[in-house]
Amino acid sequence: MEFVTYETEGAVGIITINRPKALNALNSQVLDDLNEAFDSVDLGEIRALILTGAGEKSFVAGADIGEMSSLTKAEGEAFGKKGNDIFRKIETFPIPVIAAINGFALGGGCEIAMSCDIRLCSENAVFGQPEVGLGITPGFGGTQRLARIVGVGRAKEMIYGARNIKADDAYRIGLVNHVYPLEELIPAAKKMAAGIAKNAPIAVRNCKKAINEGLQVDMDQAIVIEEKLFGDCFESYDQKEGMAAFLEKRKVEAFLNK
Ligand code: DAK
Repeated sequence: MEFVTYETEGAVGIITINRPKALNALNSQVLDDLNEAFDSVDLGEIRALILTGAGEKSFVAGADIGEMSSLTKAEGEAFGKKGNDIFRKIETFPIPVIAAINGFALGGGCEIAMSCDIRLCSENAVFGQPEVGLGITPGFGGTQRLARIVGVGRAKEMIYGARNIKADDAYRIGLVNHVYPLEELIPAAKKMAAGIAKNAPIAVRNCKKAINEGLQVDMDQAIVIEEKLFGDCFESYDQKEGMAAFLEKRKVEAFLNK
């Protein structure tokens, strides 16, 4: 992979977009590399992922404007599909993905962060959807995910005005869960990921599915989705071990993802 690195620490995987000269902007190669990185995650071993950007200035400064500027309609559609496919892969990935946002998260950068389950950022982070200033709409789900995360009014204000916001405002409106000094961001993300990785993997996976899929339908259907995923945990080794540990007043020995 030319622009993406993947490393693991115990049950936590760290995917880093590594194109700092262009502030980690997403060109076709970065999108292909991201796809390959997610495909290479060993779901038998890894229980939570962190997605971050290389350097101290930028998470992802958007889709690559240079590459996009000369696209034909057909090429634009293909580029959009490539991006949307990988963003949906992240959103529906069977284990939680934490975005550790270390600077600019603009356009496609804000959108890829919103495809992750949880967003943590550094104090120098800047968020925005500047697309209307470039003559386009957000194309990697920004009009949809931002409104769902921060509410319609705030999303419209940011998108129509191409208005960037800083970390403290992103925290205030619920776009990020926590803000850290830059040097504390990755340690905090690792700590959160390790905390998730300790829990029963099938249950965590089913929670992600229940929350994501339940949000797309009405409450009657959503509750049925939850019921099925709840039921799916039973008869698993991890359900038996988790409940036995409680009843026997001991710690869980290990969740085995089965
Ligand atoms: N694309 C390409 N290169 C970029 C870039 C980007 N988005 N952002 C930064 N760079 C490059 C700069 O060109 C510069 O390269 P050199 O000139 O050194 O070769 C290098 O990174 C450093 O950037 P600056 O010199 O500009 O650094 P500053 O600190 O002065 O400014 C900045 C940082 C983040 C404020 C500034 O670089 C900036 O405004 N960047 C653009 C941010 C932006 O507008 N991003 C949104 C892009 S639009 C679609 C799907 C998705 C999308 C569209 C369509 N379809 C469905 C088809 C998504 C669109 C977007 O994301």
